[in-house]
Amino acid sequence: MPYFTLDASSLQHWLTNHADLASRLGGSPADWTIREVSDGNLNTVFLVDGSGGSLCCKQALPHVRVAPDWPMPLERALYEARYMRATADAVRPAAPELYFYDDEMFLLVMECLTPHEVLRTALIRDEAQPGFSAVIGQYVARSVHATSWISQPFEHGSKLLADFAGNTALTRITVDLILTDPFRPCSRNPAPETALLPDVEALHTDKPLHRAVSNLQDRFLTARQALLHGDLHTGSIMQHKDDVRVIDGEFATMGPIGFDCGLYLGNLALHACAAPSKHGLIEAEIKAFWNSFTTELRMLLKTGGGDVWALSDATQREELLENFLIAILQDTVGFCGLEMIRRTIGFAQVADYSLCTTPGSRMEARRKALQTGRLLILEAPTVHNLEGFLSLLTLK
Ligand code: SR1
Ligand code: MG
Repeated sequence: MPYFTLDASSLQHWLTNHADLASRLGGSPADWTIREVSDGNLNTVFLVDGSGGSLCCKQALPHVRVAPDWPMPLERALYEARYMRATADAVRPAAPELYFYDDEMFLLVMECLTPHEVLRTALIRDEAQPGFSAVIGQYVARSVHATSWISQPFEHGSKLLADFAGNTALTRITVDLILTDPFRPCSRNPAPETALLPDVEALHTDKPLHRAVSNLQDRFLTARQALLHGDLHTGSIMQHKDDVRVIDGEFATMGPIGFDCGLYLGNLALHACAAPSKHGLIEAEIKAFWNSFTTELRMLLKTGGGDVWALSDATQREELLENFLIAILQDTVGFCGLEMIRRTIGFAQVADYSLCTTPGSRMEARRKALQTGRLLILEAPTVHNLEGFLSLLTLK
């Protein structure tokens, strides 16, 4: 069927023609309820409920959903489907199950996560159940382990490079919105509040900072360590009690492992800037993430399987692993800083700042995020352990 943009009625019709999916819903199509719940910047999402079950249907639009004059290739849905398939066995149950991908409608049909809530929303409402970061740390460790050159023969990595090489439109978004635009005058950046203007302009002319960002640009585009989610922020995670799921892998690309870690932690740190009274919770989550990520990756990488480290004995492998983790941490710190800055002054800002109830507290929160982000980017190469990272964050 040639592509067209679905609405509730045409989706119902499409589902009736897909017997496997219709039988998951059960009952008669006339009794299905279909709600549009689109929340992210790019796609439309529908939740469909029947008497026997529910489905989540996500369709790519030919443009950015929140900016209709910004064209965007439909193929991004394919990369999300490929990412879900490439990581499903390793991360289960921390991601929804993909039931079907329609490569003409650019439509993913997957497990419906109810009564889950988007983690960012839950955090803003102060309803998130603590402990979610341990699941995310494990998720990142498992997904990158399953796709890295250390654990897999190089043919596996070569196939992943080929399968995701075409995801250039979304990688271009990342290169522009995260790694470049916040540090230059750019019409995509919303105009900052007058009081924040000097801070923003200072970032445009900060040569030492630009040098450090250049290094992170190089890491992002050339360090093809493993398959990344590519957009792992608190809006890409859903939670219901201790059931935590990662969604929205359309930005998937081979890249540096610290990119996924840094984006996630950057969003947590931003939340603490916007809600200083929650610094204790956020610091605990950051520690939980790092401890769970490193514990899981250490365990998984004890045994080999890949062409990288193939010659190492157990002792040497431990040393290699510890150095590998420090290098990931340094990338994490840098990308965390980039995420804090771009979510504060770039195209895609975050709702967490709505927690600031006065213009003054909002300004203070945003300035703190910019200053912390800058410090993290500059000091990333000096960080050798979690304590070093936390001391730069100064969440209190
Ligand atoms: C035009 S897309 C803007 C942002 O939304 C996505 O969720 C990614 O974070 C991207 O940078
Ligand atoms: Mg998204």
